[in-house]
Amino acid sequence: MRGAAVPPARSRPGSDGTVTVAASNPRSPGGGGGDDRSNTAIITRTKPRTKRPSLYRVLLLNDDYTPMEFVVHVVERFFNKSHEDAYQIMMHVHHNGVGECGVFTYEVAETKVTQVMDFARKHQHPLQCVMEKK
Ligand code: TYC
Repeated sequence: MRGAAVPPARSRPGSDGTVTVAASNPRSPGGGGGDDRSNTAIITRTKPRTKRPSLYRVLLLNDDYTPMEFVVHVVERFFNKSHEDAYQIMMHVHHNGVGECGVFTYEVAETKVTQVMDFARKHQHPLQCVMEKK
């Protein structure tokens, strides 16, 4: 059977940004039953369809044991914050239980979390770092 489940759309967008169109074939004027082997064309989209990536917050969690100076150092080192900003973030976490160190794409956020967790573990502090989708 020919084209059973496909609607006879004249223009159909593809997932790859191409559009398949039915072009008129002078040898088979409407009505069906004619030769349709050459009446399609691929039109490639010239303007790229860009999608903005999902963003993720990287958060530090408070605990009772990690020294304040260590947290400040972590925020400076892995989130490229000034000493003053890092101190403010650390104090925010200390008082509120959780605080944002930065917002990144998935892979970058994942890398930050791993770097912080590895660094905390190496220094035997229980500091926790997590990511959450915005
Ligand atoms: N609450 C810790 C203390 O009093 C300091 C601290 C701040 C720990 C932020 C973790 O993410 C944190 N030593």
